[in-house]
Amino acid sequence: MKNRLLFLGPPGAGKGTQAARLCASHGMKHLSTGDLLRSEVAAGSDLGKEAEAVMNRGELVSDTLVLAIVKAQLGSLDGGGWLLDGFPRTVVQAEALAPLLDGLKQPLEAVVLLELDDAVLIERMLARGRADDTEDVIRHRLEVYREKTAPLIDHYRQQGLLLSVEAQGSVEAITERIEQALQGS
Ligand code: B4P
Repeated sequence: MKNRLLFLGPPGAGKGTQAARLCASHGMKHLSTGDLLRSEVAAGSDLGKEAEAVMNRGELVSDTLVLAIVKAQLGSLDGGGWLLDGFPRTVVQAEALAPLLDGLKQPLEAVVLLELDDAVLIERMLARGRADDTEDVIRHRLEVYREKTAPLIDHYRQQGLLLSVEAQGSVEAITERIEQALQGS
C-alpha cells in the first residue's frame, strides 16, 4: 500500500479521525498541522498565542508560521511511511513542500481527498464543539477552504496523485474505502 500520503478535504471531513486510524494500523507517522498548532496554543508559546486568535476566527494561520512548524518536523519522516494531515492548505504551502520532500528523497505517493456535503460537515463540527466550531466560524472556514485550499485539488490531480473518497458513512466504512483506494491506485 502507498504510504507517503497527504489528506486533503474541507474542515470537519474527518481528516484527523481517518489519519489516526490509518497511521495506527500501518505504522506511518502522523503529522497534523492542526494538532501541532493546538499543542503550541496549549503550551502558551509565542507561536501558539499568534495562532490561537487566527484559528478561533476560522482563518488559516500564516504560511510562514505553518512552514516553520512543518520544517522542524520533516526531519523525522522516514522510510516507514508518513501521512500529512491538513497540510498543505494553500498553493504556497504545496509549492514549499515539494522541494523539501525532494530533498528528503521521499516523494509523495498519493493525495487522498475526503469529500462530504456542507450540511454534514457543519453537523459534525457543531457536535465536536472545539473553540473554532461555532456556526459562524464554521461557515467562514468553509469559505476559506473553497478559496484557498480547494485549488490544491486540481494542483494534485494534474500531478496524477489525487484519489477521491466519499467521506459520508461510518468511520470504519470510510477507512475501508481509503485503504481500497490506496491499494487499487
Ligand atoms: P484541523 O485540525 O486540520 O481540523 P479540521 O479540518 O477542522 O478537521 P478534520 O477534517 O481533521 O476533522 P475531524 O477528524 O476532527 O484544522 C483546524 C485549524 O487549524 C484550521 O481551521 C486552521 O486555522 C489551522 N490549520 C491547520 N493546518 C493549517 C495549515 N496547513 N495552514 C494554515 N492553517 C492551518 O472530524 C470532525 C468531527 O467529525 C470530529 O468530531 C469527528 O469525531 C467527527 N467524525 C469524523 N468522522 C466521522 C464519521 N464518519 N461519522 C460521524 N462523525 C465523524
